[in-house]
Amino acid sequence: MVPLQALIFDVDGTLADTEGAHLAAFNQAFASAGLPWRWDESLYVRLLDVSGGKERMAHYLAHHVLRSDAKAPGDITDITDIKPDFDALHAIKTTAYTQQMRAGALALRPGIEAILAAAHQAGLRLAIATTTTESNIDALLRPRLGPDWSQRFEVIEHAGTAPRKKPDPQVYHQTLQRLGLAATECLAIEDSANGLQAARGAGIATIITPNPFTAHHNFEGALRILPSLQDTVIADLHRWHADAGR
Ligand code: XBP
Ligand code: MG
Repeated sequence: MVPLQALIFDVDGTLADTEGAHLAAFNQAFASAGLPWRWDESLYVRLLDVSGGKERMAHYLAHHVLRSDAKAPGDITDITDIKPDFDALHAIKTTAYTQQMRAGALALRPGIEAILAAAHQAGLRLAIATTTTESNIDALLRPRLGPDWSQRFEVIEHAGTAPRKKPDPQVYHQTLQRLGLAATECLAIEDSANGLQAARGAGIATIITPNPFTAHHNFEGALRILPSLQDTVIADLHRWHADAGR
């Protein structure tokens, strides 16, 4: 039996229900760039199948805008010349998102703060493996966990360090490497099918806490599917981890 050494947390949808705020920030960026794009929640739920904000916008352009049948009847706009500068657009989106997060309205998901504190107390090592942009993590966690939040996490991997986005396992491989641990010594906590696939792709047993944007995802292969970590204690994590090793 390999003892549990570390917990690796996803960010968006896992530490907090952030996708609604990401959606608002995308739409703010489109408006300020003068782009006739507006994403509603049902479309965004589908677009979330593509990890990464820039990748999601490029996917939208290719599959929802440039497709000729996507045009409204009589719409004579020559869509072929819509080539947004995705880097610039994503920078506007990230500013809009971080402003929302720094305003502090959004709470961490139930049980997250308690499990982080209990894990630290129990000597479990903590890491973050996310697809999102680095500045988004600070904007989310600084107002909620304090200015020294990053000291709680030994390793923080994000879009800047792992450009191949989930479901590619790169971000988890790199997290394991920097922790110096085997996949079997860790548990991952995720909210989405892409996240589950990425963690499983690196061989890590994964606990899923779905949210309204991901509840319909296929979570086959998950170690546990829980509504949240609210009722989870460290002993549960050790037990489930031991089960995974059997
Ligand atoms: C989820 C994502 C992110 C966010 C948007 O990240 O796919 O891309 O939706 O953030 P996580 P960016 O792995 O934490 O669930 O616009 O910064 O990409
Ligand atoms: Mg997520």
